[in-house]
Amino acid sequence: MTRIAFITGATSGIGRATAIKFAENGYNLILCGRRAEKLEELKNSLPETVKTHSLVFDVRNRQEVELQINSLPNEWKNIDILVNSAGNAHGLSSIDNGDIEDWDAMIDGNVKGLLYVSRAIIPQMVEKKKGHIINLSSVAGKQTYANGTVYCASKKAVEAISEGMRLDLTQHGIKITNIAPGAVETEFSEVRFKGDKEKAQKVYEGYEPLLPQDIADLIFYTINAPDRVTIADVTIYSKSQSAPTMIYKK
Ligand code: 8X3
Repeated sequence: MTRIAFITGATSGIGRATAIKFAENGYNLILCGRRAEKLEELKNSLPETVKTHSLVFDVRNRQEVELQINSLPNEWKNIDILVNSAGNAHGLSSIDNGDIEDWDAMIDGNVKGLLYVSRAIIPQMVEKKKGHIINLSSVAGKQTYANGTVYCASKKAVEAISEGMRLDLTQHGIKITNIAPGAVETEFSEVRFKGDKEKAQKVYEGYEPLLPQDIADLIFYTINAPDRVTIADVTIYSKSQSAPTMIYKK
């Protein structure tokens, strides 16, 4: 039977690349994002044979998340794979100067949003005794860097949630994969620098950064490993990066 994947943050970056990879390989997709027109555009770019269902919501809005997931049509209720890809970095500043709205956005989206979505989907996986959840963490969740305290904290929370999910859900046959990428060329830096394209571009200059499709390929590998295998935790860097703030640039 065709497997159903639920992807948050599907409108851009890793989420979008994952949707494309899954679509090319015949998965049915529930595509979630805040921007309806971007979801529509993605949908139209996928092969016609792929069945998709779009959900427009912000993961930070608990009521919306619950309402939309709970009212999925029956044919879309059996979710096999959840990819928690929604998340962002807002700002880059020392703790004494941090913008509290940025902090709220990161904690609410990267941590609470991921929890809201997961909580709404996991019970049906428990019932079926089957499922696979992929949480997008970051190397920022492995090692804190200056000026990134709250973003790093939010990703450390994702690491803890992945570990906890694995502890609680392994008995129900559910696999948890935590993926921690280094720098990936996406809208990430543009969001972090609040639309400053030049500053964002600099992050990816002088070396070959990871591309979103590299992460999508990795995710695809993890969901197609033999049933006996759980890829629990993967850190992925570009060839030029050795630590969150160490990138060898020419
Ligand atoms: C993205 C990677 O190193 O910019 O999460 O925080 S990093």
